[in-house]
Amino acid sequence: MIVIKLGGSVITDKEKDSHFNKRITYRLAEEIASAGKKVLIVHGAGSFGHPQAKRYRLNEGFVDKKRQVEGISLTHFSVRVLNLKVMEALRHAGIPAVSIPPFPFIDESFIEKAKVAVKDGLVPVTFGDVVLDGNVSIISGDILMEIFAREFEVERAIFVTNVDGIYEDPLRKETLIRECTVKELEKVFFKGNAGADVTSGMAGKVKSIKEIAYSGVEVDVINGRKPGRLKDAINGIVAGTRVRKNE
Ligand code: IP8
Repeated sequence: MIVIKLGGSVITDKEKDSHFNKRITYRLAEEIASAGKKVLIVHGAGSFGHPQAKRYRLNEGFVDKKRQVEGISLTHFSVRVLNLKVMEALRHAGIPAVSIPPFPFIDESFIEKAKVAVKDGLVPVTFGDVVLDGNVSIISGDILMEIFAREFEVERAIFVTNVDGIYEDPLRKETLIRECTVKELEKVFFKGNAGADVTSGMAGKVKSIKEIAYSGVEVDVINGRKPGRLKDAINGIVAGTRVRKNE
């Protein structure tokens, strides 16, 4: 089984509030379908979640509950709108996808629901969202990738992003890491990026990638804007950065 995260930077335009990249998402859905492997799918929130969550400071816990209640409702509504669009793309490609939201919080039943769906031949799809975990917080799709990688028999985790892979220095193209061990990744220092991102951009992603690789699952980071790369990655062809699992 392969777990795939369709990053918010690919399926939405992060510069424009609530802008869905329909053409790219439909193509990615076709690539998943034509690769013909068993998959679990996670997607990010992009411009359907980050600007809203930031506006209401939902990643800081309850700091102004009266005002934040509206922000919780808006953010959750908005990521569900995006989820429906992603579901349409997946279904259009013939993938029997079903949505399993992490709201209002993640507990054992979340995994049970996903397992039941997989057993019956369905493809669970979950997504970054706001959660009420005794307080208010944001659960990133990256954390959901960690959960899926831990709870299922996963052979590879693929992060579909808007860059070619992990760079030692994102400003220098020649520093793209093609393949490394998770230990080698520890030595690389990542700066936070993406101003509107409430879940720390690539730095947060690398943290999750390390967790997944340490748990014994190979991780690929690829550019979803380049046609064919997702299908290649699903088929085991290195198409960006491959982080070897810890053996
Ligand atoms: O885009 C963030 O999920 P991510 C979820 O996977 C929200 O980091 C609501 C901002």
